[in-house]
Amino acid sequence: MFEYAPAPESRDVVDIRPSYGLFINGEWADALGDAREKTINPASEEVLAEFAVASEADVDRAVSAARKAYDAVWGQMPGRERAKYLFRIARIIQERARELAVLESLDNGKPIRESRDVDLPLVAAHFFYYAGWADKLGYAGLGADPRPLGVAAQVIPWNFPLLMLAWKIAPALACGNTVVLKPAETTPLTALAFAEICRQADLPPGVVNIVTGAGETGQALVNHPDVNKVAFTGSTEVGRLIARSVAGSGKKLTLELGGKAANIVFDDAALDQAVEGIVNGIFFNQGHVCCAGSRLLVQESIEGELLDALKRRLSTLRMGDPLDKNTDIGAINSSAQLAKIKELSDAGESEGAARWSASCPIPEKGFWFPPTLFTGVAQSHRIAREEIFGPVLSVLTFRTPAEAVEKANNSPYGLSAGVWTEKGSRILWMADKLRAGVVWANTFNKFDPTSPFGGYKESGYGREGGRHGLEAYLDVRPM
Ligand code: TXE
Repeated sequence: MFEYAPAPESRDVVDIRPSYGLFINGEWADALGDAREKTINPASEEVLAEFAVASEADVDRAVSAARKAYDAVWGQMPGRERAKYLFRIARIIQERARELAVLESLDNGKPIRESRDVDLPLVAAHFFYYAGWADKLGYAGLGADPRPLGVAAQVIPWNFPLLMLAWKIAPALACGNTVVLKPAETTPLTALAFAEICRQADLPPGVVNIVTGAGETGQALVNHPDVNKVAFTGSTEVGRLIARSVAGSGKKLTLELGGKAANIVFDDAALDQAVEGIVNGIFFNQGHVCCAGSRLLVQESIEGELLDALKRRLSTLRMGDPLDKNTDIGAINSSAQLAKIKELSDAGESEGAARWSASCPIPEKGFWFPPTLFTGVAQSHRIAREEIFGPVLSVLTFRTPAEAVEKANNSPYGLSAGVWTEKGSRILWMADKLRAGVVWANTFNKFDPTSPFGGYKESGYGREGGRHGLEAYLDVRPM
């Protein structure tokens, strides 16, 4: 354990209301029913706020507000005018970045260093990037005059609450669609803060609507008959349900689901750099990352050396208060997610893999799991096949590049992969053979709004980000 002086970020920069309604047609509205839920700080289990649970009738109000705004205002507005609103939103996010980062860390449990240095800059960058497209859609490769789809229903998860909102809302609005978005039930606060930002930016009422609630609210939203587009990020299980319910409805669908990425380290890799990449790959955001490098494939000849270096590095990670600027590993987002991580880790042991955890003191309150790795993992083990979505790394070995490819591709998922080698030709060969939507070389978890992101196989379909991200929100129309 490292001794260090805590450097707490101030909680006072956020103003959390005790209770939130729904954001419909540019106004805060009470839900029609009485159902309410609470969101808690996963690092302390303290209740942060109460929020409304939107019923089918509430979802209907939100969708009709979005429809009216689409027909009367947003769908008719020239792209250069829409761009002004998006630039304004991007600038407000930058101005309020500190407050939003603290709010995100409180509601999600992620370290402030990550919400401040990764999430918030990327959120603003997404709005800036798609603002730039709003008046250039004729150059998106979808014909000279592509058209928006109409009303987009968007359901997002809890691992990057505001960033997933930005990935969904920025391209949708740039293309001229209006939106009803449902944040995850454990992390609604930054989406609700975003509703205020829409008001601050004078966004026309109804262009963005936020409905809160759990799976039933999400289901009512994606099944609403007046929705033209469904965009979902979350579990493969729910993605399948949504694909089935949307099938045949004429709604356009994009799904961004789970992953089980291989981070592949060859014997000629720069080891120190690879160790940092492995740590960033799986322990960033407590491993709550769909593209996390949760399987380490290490070339057999360097396994011992790499694992020694990795364990040394993991022993220096600091787990604790997400608002402490020194914290590397924050809290697990919910007790349900913690139970899943524990269950899969126990399965790893009972199936014969060897478990090693960094010895971090575990705070008394909240949901915590120390950085953990498993060695002696076989491809058939559950911890090599199922998404754990936590700070748990499964280590496998390989001898040849062909074996590395075979093992990396032996997964129901295909979202991302990483390759560590000094040989450029090998990087190109591996990138060609790996069945993954993104292949990183000598880096991991690098995101940029200009790059399309999305997966093969059970990781979903469609791309978010970059020019390709526009395709999800436009109909082709040649002139
Ligand atoms: O996901 P859900 P959960 C994976 C990860 C995690 C597991 C379970 O492995 O351990 O999924 O997480 C809404 N119709 N990922 O249970 O349920 C829900 O309210 C419409 C990977 O949190 O998929 C929330 O807003 N919507 C993933 C969102 O779907 C429904 C990120 C995600 O919740 C719904 C999150 C329904 N029937 C979890 N049921 C990634 N790809 O990054 C739930 N929802």
